[in-house]
Amino acid sequence: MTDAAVLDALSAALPAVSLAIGEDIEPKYLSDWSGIAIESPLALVRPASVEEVSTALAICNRYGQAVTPQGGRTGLNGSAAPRRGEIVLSMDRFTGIEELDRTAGTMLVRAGTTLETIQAAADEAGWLVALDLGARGSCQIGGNISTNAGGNRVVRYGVTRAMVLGLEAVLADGSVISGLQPMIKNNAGYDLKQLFIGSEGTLGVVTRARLRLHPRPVARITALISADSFEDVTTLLRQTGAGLDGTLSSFEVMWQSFYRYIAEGCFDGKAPMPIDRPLYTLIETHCGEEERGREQMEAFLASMLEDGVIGDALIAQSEREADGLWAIRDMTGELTHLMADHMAFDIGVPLASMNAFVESCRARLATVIGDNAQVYYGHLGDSNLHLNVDASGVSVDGQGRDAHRQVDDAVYDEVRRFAGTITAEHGVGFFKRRYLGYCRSQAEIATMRLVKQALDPNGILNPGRIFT
Ligand code: LAC
Ligand code: ZN
Repeated sequence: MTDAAVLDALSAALPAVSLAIGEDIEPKYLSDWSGIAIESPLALVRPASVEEVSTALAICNRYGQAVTPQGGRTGLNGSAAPRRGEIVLSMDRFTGIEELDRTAGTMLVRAGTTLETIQAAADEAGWLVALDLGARGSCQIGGNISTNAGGNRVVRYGVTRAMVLGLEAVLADGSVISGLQPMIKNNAGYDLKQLFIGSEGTLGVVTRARLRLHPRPVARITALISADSFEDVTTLLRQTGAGLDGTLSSFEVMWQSFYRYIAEGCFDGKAPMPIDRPLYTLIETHCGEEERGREQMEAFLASMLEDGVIGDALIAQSEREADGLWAIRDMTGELTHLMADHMAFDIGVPLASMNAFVESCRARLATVIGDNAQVYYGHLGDSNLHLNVDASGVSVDGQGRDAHRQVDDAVYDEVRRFAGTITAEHGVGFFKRRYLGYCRSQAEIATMRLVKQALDPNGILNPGRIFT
């Protein structure tokens, strides 16, 4: 029996590895934040070194055993949730910061370390980890890298890819590709690390990374702004270049649907600003001096008010107030619980057509879900739009499509019509693989498959994710 053989081989070769089999696996390892239906994986392996990852993968490869690499399980596309018969490879025992170079501003970290731990260590050393997102306390850097996470500061610092200087990953056959060099520029042949960034654990398992840090800003100035039209919001974004002198670090937009839903669902209807305008924008700057930064923000928003670009503005006067302004935006993880049958989207649409997209998508979805909630928000500075939908109560249609399939079909068809992307930051995983061809050409997909075939010929790494 192959299952028994692979388990025997693993426990013989890795006596020190934490191995749980079948029903002995702790439930938390069985799903991710998407709430995807739980299946029964064969086993859970928790290596605590690169060598152990390598040995585990070499054995699985020999037996053709499917493996689900797993980080902090905060993803929303179903990628990190093991499917029936798979072996979960959790990186949660391989944690810690191995080096922090205060002079160069670089850090060598292990894949299982949480983002928050890394942020705190950099902060203490006077540096900034550019990446930030609501799941910071649970998500692991290895998962952030595998999914090329975006988050709240991309408009200033770029996506995760931009902060990875060097990477170590283990291939399906157990070979270790170690490229942990700390230099910003290196054009010596192919940049192999890029293969593992954003490929959702399908090409290799990220084990360690050398991260580029940024000089820590002295202050952040946060403001919540309401507006009457989407066009005004895009004017505001454009004007930040001159008005805020390049210090903008976040530009998050919430449509009233989202702002109201979270305020009512999580804060008893209380919101920092009255719920009476169509759009709310949270902006933040990273600046070198608090008073000057605040004056600049005040002057900028005053001029925007005067020009009629914005409705109202609230500038945080303290760190606590800043956290208060972020509170509604940071509650997105709660949507999973607030909605009876929750679905999350992280599409990208070119900014010029985003408003038309929202209107069109809203009308189209209403024909599927009726009055159920559909809430829109996103990292607008990055053309990244989030949409969360409550699909409860929708029955199977005449073509036999269940509720989720009907909602997916509607949303992704709109994405295709507007020449957007089906995923701007969360990745394809299970849920979006059917729609990959809506935003990638056949030639692109064929090339992706070639790369997959070359690196993982037995198809053991996260099978069925990204491609059908
Ligand atoms: C956010 C997650 C859902 O932006 O990507 O809150
Ligand atoms: Zn997001």
